[in-house]
Amino acid sequence: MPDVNPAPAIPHYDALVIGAGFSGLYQLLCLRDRLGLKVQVLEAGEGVGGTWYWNRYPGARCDSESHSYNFTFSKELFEEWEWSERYPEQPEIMRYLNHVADRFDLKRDIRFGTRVTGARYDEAANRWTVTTEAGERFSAQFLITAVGCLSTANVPKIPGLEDFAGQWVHTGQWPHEGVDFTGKRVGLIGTGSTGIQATPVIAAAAKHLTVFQRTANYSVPAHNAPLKPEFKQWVKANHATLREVMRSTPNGHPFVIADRSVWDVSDAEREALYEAAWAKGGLQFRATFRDLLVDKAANDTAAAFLKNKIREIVKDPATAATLADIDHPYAAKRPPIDSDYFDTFNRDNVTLVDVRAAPIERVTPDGLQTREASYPLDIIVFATGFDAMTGPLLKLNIEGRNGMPLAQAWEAGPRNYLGLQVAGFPNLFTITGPGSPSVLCNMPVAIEQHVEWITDCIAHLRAKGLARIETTEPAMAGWVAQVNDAAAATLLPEAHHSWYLGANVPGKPRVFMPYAGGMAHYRAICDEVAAKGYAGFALSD
Ligand code: N01
Repeated sequence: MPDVNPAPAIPHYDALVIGAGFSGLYQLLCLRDRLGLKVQVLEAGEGVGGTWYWNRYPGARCDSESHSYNFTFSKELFEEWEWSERYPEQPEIMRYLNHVADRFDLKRDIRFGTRVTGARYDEAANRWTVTTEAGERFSAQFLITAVGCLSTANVPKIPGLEDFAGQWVHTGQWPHEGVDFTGKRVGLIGTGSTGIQATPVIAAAAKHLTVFQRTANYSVPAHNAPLKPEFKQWVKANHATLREVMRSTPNGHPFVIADRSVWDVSDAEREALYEAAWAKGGLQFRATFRDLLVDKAANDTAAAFLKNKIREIVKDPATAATLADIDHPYAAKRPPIDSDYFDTFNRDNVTLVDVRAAPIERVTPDGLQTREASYPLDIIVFATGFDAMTGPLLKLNIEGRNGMPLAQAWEAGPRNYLGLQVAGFPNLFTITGPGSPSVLCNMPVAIEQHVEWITDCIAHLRAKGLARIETTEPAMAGWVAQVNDAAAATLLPEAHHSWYLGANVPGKPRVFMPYAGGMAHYRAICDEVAAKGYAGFALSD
């Protein structure tokens, strides 16, 4: 007799993709339209955009130049889209991603408002079953995470926050209705890329802004401006060239690192080159010399130039000294670019507080208290960053073969092969996972490479009649060593408090997470692995 209350059938797909930002959108397009797979995307937000859907804080803008911050896989898409400014602002990036989703009819295969809370691999069925916050379940042969690297907000556990009488917000979970700073005393904690972008905009709106700085930071002007029609035309006419440059440079940006050492030029020539780079602005400052990130003495010359700029711009000598008291090499932490950040400290309504010298002790009902003073506040803005790279993956509660939690497999830090796969987790792919260039690269370039590699890999399996791919322990051990070696060859690990190392989250293992060997080199490694029949992976039916 049939069961009168049969368990609802779990919808089954060839592939489930978690996240509908740049990576999820392109992965859906590739698997559905190029391979003909049945694909479902699950997205926590109510729209596409990923990181950009959540990061709506004032001043949110990308630090990749707009003509490089887009997909390049479609010449038509590239040529029909027109950015308005040198650096795209968050609302314009949202318009772009919605345009992509609509142009390729992607939204019909995305379930919005669907937060994944668990994923479990069933060995016998060779299936992943994914659970959502609402208790729904989905299953698929392949599970692909497209959750981004910087999507898990890090709100420091400061005692007393629950008793704060005012409003507090984290920049990465910004209220969609916005925050009204008019007439308000605002405290902003954090001086990374986000705090540096938000400070001038909040200062212009608030009654008073107090910036709480723990680690002083370099910043180079963005010199953002509307794009000239001639430049837009040039971009449209140069799709192939730009794509080629971005795919061949170590960081996926559309500029080439100068082939000269800091020591090839005289002191005066060096200063002139730094001045020219400062006047041009943006991340290209890093490209002034080839040895800035590998030779500490070379880096010191850039650091000295940038610290001098701070002292020139900021009128109050004590404030300037605190802002210029930077303890790490230039670009060893992700280098911010800004619009009037340092100049903002010349405003009468802005105060800088050094919380390295006098740490924050607690939040009180009416503000923040450091070891030395109390600061009455109406609004606290946490620009305190993210549980980067591993955070978004671990939050999914992924369990591989025999119920092994990913959190346990990564107890001592992330271990995987090529940043793409973890042994014990068959048919799971992590787009821009730790161990891949990801955040050290212009993200759309890193994303296109990963998505295309995963697509080709699944196509290969299908063509060979194979059902499963899983990396091996030895392949992972070799790759982890390569990731460590690549980082050790640079100055990047010298920024001890960097989120690249997980140092911003108390208790997180200190492991240098992104692959620092350069995007072009990484692409060649991945291509070679594929050409050798997916060396380092076990393929089976
Ligand atoms: O975060 P961060 P972010 N008490 O981790 C401080 C990308 N992004 O959101 O260095 C006091 O860099 C912390 O101090 P310290 C980009 O890749 C891109 O700014 O840990 N302070 C630091 O100053 C970027 O790198 C764009 O000592 C505390 C700050 O908070 C990444 O996102 C724009 C604290 C956090 O800086 C993350 O940037 C924005 C505490 N308890 C972001 N805890 C563009 O494309 C943390 N801090 C332009």
